[in-house]
Amino acid sequence: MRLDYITIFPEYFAPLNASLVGKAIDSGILATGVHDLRQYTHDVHRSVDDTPFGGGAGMVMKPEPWGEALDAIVGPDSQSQTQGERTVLIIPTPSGIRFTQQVAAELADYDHLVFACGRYEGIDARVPQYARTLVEVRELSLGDYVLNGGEVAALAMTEAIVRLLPGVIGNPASLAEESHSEELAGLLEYPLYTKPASWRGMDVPDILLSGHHAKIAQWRRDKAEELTRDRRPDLVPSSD
Ligand code: 6GU
Repeated sequence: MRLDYITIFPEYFAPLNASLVGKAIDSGILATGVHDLRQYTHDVHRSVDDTPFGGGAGMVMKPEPWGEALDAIVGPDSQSQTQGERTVLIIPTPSGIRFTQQVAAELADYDHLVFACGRYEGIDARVPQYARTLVEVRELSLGDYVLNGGEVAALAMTEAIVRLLPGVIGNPASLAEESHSEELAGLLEYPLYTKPASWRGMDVPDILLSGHHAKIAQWRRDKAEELTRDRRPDLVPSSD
């Protein structure tokens, strides 16, 4: 998979070279490119924003640098586009569709993801409209809160997607039973324990030491349900 990021803060993407994502780059599973949006400006001030038509507070990202950046990175003559590859342009925005585990799994099937990271109050609305003439576009939100820009959201989405790629996680079975996985039927993960069996007066539940696999599985399902009812009742399948 190839990942490209368009941003006015390229330094935000230094963590790509660390941890799981960094290992995936080293092992050749991933290739990444970080592009400074200001490369695609032509004025002395390299300006990327302007005041909003219709008035209002804050600034809006101008369409022209974005148009040139998109042409260079996902346009028909782009060097980073390969014939026949599946590409999607992701625009992180608090007004997007919710980014979920399901969306992460869908995106893990693409060949090329490009993240368009906006700042200020947002990007001129003609940019996604133009981008849709070139590639599939998804405007995605992490949740109901506002970040200063798309960079941190792009990194969060990257981590969620990359860990699903074959060969990135050492033991693929560890993907199966975690929170939001299909295995747990969309429930939160049950509590986990390791040695010692007794620590600071707190004991690991006896059932987990019993070696009784069916009872352990039942206990874990019960705990996952209990935890989900408590913390995320919205995730519990309704009984009707
Ligand atoms: Cl994806 N972007 C921004 N800027 N803020 C957000 C977000 C995304 N998701 C939640 N808040």
